[in-house]
Amino acid sequence: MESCMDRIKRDIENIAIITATPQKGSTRFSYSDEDRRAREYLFKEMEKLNLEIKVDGAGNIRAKYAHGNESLPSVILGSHIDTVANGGKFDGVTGVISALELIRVIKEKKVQLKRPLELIVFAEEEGSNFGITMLGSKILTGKFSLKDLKNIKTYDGITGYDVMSNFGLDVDSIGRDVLKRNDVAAMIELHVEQGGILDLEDTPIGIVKSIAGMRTYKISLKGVSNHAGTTPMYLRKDPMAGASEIISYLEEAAKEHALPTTVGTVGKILCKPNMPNVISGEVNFYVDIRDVDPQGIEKVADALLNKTNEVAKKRGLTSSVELIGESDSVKLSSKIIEAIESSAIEENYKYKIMNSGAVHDSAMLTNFTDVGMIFVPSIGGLSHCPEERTNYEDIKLGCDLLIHAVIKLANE
Ligand code: HGY
Ligand code: MN
Ligand code: MN
Repeated sequence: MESCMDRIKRDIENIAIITATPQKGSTRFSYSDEDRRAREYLFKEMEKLNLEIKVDGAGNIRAKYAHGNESLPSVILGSHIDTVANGGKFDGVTGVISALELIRVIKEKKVQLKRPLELIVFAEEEGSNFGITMLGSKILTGKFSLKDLKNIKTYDGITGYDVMSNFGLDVDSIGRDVLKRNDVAAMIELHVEQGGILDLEDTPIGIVKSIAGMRTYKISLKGVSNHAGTTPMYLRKDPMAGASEIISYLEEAAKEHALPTTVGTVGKILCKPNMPNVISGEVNFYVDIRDVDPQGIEKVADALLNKTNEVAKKRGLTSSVELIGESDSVKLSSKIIEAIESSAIEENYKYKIMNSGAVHDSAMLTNFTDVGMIFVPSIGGLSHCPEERTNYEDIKLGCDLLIHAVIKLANE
């Protein structure tokens, strides 16, 4: 008979091989062929558990274990299976598979529950298609409308509405499926930490108290494209040189002029015509600013906007700064923190109460219900890269703790 850990490992490894970049990490964008194959794998596992499965217009999978009193609000579990490009195999998938395993164990051990459980696999958490993180959970909680979906585009210009329709989803129905407050009694998401604190402190469990807020900006600089050899330096209007000034300044602003918890990143830059012997005419780059304290985000965003205007003026460039996505920092529920912490103490697990620098779908449900998160260590603190690793023993421990806490919450 397979053990829990065998099953967890089998599921995570089976999903990990569904990637567009074999040997180079997990690349499984929502609404891609890889996404479809991973979903089919999960549907088979959910059907074995007789879960009631439905998929909403944004592609969020909602699998209900309607054990217990159907009329009572559910306890929600889950996470996401989409990835960044060349990401890790544990980000998101660990939480989905732990939730699946929890339902297997509850059924096998015939644990009596008062409330139903609902496993949600949120779509487009990473924002890899449109640059907007947690899109599926924003739609599920009514934070993103059908009209908004028609206004966002992939990097090659396809609207969110068309991407989801082409995937076979009934996008027009998203308004109908928005979560209602009394649908939900609580939510717990298990996730890999994606930072190095738990690993460094040799602590197997993190209990999350706050999730960072974030803003994603698209900065566009336009200058004069010209010959790299014949154009004297003093005659240039070079947006790449301008971008480099702004990007270095972002690092300084986040390091020196904000808070210790503030971070700023530019991980994506597009240049036209992108030729070594041509001064670029246009450069677009994406800025990711985060902090658990909104003040930190505010400080860096203001400094960035001022710097962009100053550099554009000095270099004779035209510039635009567009806010393409944002989410507030949230404090998680003391009730859920307490439920997880008391379970950890009962089971004698070493744990740490901590913040999350990564954003998570759970953050989108905090204005609906009591929300908590359990972290398990990321080895070396690596994530969003092929080297992302978590020990299966730690995932099993995290899953055990999730089971303890969920049984408490589902029997309240
Ligand atoms: O970017 C994040 O924090 C998450 O992994 N989407
Ligand atoms: Mn994630
Ligand atoms: Mn991620």
